[in-house]
Amino acid sequence: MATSVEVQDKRRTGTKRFISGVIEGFYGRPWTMEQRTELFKREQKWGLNTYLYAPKDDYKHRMYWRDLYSPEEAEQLVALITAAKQHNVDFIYAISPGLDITFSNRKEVAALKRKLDQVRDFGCSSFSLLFDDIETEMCPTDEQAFSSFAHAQVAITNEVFQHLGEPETFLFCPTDYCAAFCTPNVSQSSYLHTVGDKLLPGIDVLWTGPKVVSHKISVKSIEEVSSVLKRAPVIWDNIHANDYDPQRIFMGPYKDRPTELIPKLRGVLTNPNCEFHPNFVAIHTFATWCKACPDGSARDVEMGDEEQDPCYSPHKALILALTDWLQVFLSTDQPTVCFRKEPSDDEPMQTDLGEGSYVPGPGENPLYTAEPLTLDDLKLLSDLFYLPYEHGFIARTMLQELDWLKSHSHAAAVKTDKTPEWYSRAQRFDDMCEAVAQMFNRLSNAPNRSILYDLYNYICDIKSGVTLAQVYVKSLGGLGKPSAQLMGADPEPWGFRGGLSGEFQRMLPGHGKRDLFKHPPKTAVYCIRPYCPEDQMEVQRIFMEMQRQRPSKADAMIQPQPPLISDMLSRGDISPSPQCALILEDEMGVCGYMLALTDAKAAAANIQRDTGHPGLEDFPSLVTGQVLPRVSDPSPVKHMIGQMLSTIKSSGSRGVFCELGHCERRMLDFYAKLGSFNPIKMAGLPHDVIALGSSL
Ligand code: GDL
Repeated sequence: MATSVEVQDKRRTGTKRFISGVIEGFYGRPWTMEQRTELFKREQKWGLNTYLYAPKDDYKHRMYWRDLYSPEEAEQLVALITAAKQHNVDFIYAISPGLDITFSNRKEVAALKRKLDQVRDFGCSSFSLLFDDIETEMCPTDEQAFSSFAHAQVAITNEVFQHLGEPETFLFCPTDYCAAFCTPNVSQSSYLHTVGDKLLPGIDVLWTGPKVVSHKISVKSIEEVSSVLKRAPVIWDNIHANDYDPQRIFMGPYKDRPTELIPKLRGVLTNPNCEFHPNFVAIHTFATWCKACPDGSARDVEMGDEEQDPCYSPHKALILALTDWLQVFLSTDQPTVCFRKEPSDDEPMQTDLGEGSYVPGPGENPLYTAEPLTLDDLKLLSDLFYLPYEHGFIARTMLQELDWLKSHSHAAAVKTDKTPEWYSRAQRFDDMCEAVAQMFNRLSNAPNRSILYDLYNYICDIKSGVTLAQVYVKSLGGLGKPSAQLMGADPEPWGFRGGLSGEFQRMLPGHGKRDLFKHPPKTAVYCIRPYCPEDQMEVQRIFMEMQRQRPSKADAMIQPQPPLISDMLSRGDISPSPQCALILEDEMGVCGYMLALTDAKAAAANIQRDTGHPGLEDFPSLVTGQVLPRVSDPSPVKHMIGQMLSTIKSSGSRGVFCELGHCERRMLDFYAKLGSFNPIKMAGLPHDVIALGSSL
């Protein structure tokens, strides 16, 4: 099957050039006319030949598709179409009537033709009908007129195509535009089969790959869909699209599409980030990919890993793009502003400033000079905002390091053989965080303000996120006070990120799943957060439940036992020290807690314990905690204890102890696993309770 399609394709694509370029097909604010003109210039320079006009939220492209353009709008579109021609870019005008069109109504068909005729009169000769992201049900009138939705769409598309004189380029976007949307699958989709059988052969079909945002697009998957569509598709590539998540932007290289695909496709159009300027990398690397196999000659290389692609290296393409982009960053887009130059020996300071500019006198503050942005800054930027299914190398390293530092935080609190490694890795992590802050500073001083403004929210967000992590690691190492932002009961708004959407996400079970950060699969997701007064009831409930599980002690009934400081803390009879109360939550709610006193002497005196006992001298702090039996994973408990020990250590304490009943096997086990707690002597304990101590 695939072979006959290939033969057919070669016949067709032999005369037609490979379509390559950009779709403005995202939701949100459309690009400006100036940006589009700049795009055409870049496309021409980089060897791309097509621009598909399809801004989802442009009124007259979709919602008010029937409305003709006003004279002012017409003037702008004419200018745009002319600019595209001047740069040898094929301007394809797309319209999306699918929200409310009645296919069987002749007036509707006439309205569509009228609109496209108007655009043809503007000088446009390539067109596209889009039926993506619409209801798949037909209205009752259309149900009577057509045997299926596909038949309705194909009928109107064929008619419009012929009405426009069978343009050389005419694209159709199906409603089932990716494999994930096909029922039951691509090869058995009756929708796609109808499109393949009935759509006129001169019309090309858009396809986003296995998914809306396809991680990889394989040759096999394209052969499969081509055989159903009876033509090679034009890929609508959403790999750099970011309209679905306001916190993401993608500046990694075009990748995971083997260049072996090129001869099997009619073309590829990329639908990138909503922000125009940050698309430099997306489009530049995509253009490099398109050039990888210009003659379309097939190679007999088996490709599994795209990094092995002999014709295209995403890494090299990225460096090429970033090197060119750096020049754009460093060139000013503010014609009226003079930029300060670095003072040099043979040039008096600030000679480029206009008359009357302030020149500092001796002993006064020198004028602020911005450090120039570097290629390394841009590499870091790209790594932090890489691709939807992959973080860049530095971002991955930072996540891995933070994860390691967190899970080994007890090595920072108490001396173990891992302690030197912990501190050296914490320093490296700190350096990486510092590099992000420096990149932010240099970017925000770059002369090209338009690029900066497009990036600003994203770089601000990542800088804040990284700074929080940096402060957290410092506090784990006792190198700074536990951050008020992280632990305080009343954090600033930036200490609690993500707004309402963030709150919803944190409440969902899948939130802790980090699909980009390769990690051994976890069976449950836990959250450790600071204790707040409303947690008291839950803490007591867990304490009581765990008490009940202790075997009843007959002798305790006969002989009253001395009280435990730990029990008093858990019951709420005494309050933990500031920053010394943590809550553990899982999907079902609160499932554990950890409380501490940085100085337990006052509490010990209250219950008439010997406060001069050497045990209390060497181990003045106390920690206590419980977790419900459903928490089978020891790591969250380990994290809580590690975090608590760091806080206690930074209070200046020399040691910490805990009081545990012989029967509390699980908690004994948790402490034993840390390796730093050993049995110690402590005055005034019941005979079935032991104390474990750890020096800090
Ligand atoms: C889509 C939309 C597109 C949007 C993209 C990414 C197609 C065919 N349509 O489904 O407009 O930008 O997802 O969110 O991709």
